[in-house]
Amino acid sequence: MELSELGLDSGFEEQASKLCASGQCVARVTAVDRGRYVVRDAQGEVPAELTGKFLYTAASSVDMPCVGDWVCAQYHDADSHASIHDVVPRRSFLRRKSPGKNIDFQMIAANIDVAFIVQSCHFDFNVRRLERYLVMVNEGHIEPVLLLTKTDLVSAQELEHMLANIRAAGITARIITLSNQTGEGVDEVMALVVPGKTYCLLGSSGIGKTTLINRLLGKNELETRSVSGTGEGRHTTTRRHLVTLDKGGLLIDMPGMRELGILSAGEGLDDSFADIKTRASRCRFADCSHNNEPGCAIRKAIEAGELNPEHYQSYLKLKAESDFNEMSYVDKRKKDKAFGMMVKSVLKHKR
Ligand SMILES: Nc1nc2c(ncn2[C@@H]2O[C@H](COP(=O)(O)OP(=O)(O)OP(=O)(O)O)[C@@H](O)[C@H]2O)c(=O)[nH]1
Ligand SMILES: [Mg+2]
Ligand SMILES: [Zn+2]
Repeated sequence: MELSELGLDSGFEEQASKLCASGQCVARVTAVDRGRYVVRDAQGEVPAELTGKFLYTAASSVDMPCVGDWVCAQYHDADSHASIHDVVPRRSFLRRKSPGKNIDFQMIAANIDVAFIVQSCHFDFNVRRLERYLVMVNEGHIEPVLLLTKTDLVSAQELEHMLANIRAAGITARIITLSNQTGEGVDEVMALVVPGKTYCLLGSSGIGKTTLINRLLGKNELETRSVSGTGEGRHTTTRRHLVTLDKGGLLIDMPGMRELGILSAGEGLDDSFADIKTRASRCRFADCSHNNEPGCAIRKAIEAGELNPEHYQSYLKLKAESDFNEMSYVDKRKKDKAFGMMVKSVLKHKR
């Protein structure tokens, strides 16, 4: 694959040629997980790490490479891995405020042309949350396109109502409605994807971001959540990853919103899930986990068909997101072990 197909244009090329010392070449960061990277060049992907010098001179966390960055890479040991010396200035970015009191930002992704802000029509739809995403995307100089997924699960009237709500909020961005189930609307997304341009998918967990990417790829390359009755807000995609389409075009898959830290505890949950809160208050035990305790009002309501199990799962999922934001660094760290395994599989398959 040519570097131009990976998104390198003359502007980036010129900046990279100024920045990269001899022995270094430009490569694109395709995956990141705290401190560990995967970079891609014309030959393929390899694991990479930052040089000590880079770490020493980086002034703040926004200087750290993120998915989509162009970097000066030096390849070692028969090109089996690389070290990252520098980051080419970003043209656009997605960032979030770091947890804590300090006004510090974390980079989520860089050099993105279009952000698909994704919401599911089914229990995920929330205009205020759309607005927050739009703020973030606009701030990063990225063009937004709204995608409403799972249209197969709502009526035409419900869908019309959601579209009207978006327009009533003064949102003028392009909207595509689609179903990964029926395929309706997927071609419209495909038509927007242009070779050499970079796209990312933003939104909550479980709304079909990865399913859509697999559809666009034409194969089940990335893991999606299996359809199941249980589950407790598990996030299927756990790290950001840039993949390439056959027809050209680069897509960054992202984990659900907890990673973005947009949802703070309680916010949005109380509004959208008032019915669940009310029911839970009727459980026999105040700390009921709604798993197997006697006298559980939530399970009773689901069994009686009064509470939609998907609605309840959607609640659990969002709750897990907001809880994650309260989690300690050590706990978050434990969730990262899987990354090492991915790096190994990249080594095995891609080169
Ligand atoms: N009915 C219906 N189900 C869908 C649609 N799109 C995705 N799904 C299902 O929704 C579930 C979640 O899909 P994913 O693609 O894993 O969701 P995601 O947004 O990538 O979730 P995270 O990786 O956790 O952020 C899967 O069981 C999909 O089969 C759709 O358009 N209609
Ligand atoms: Mg996913
Ligand atoms: Zn209960």
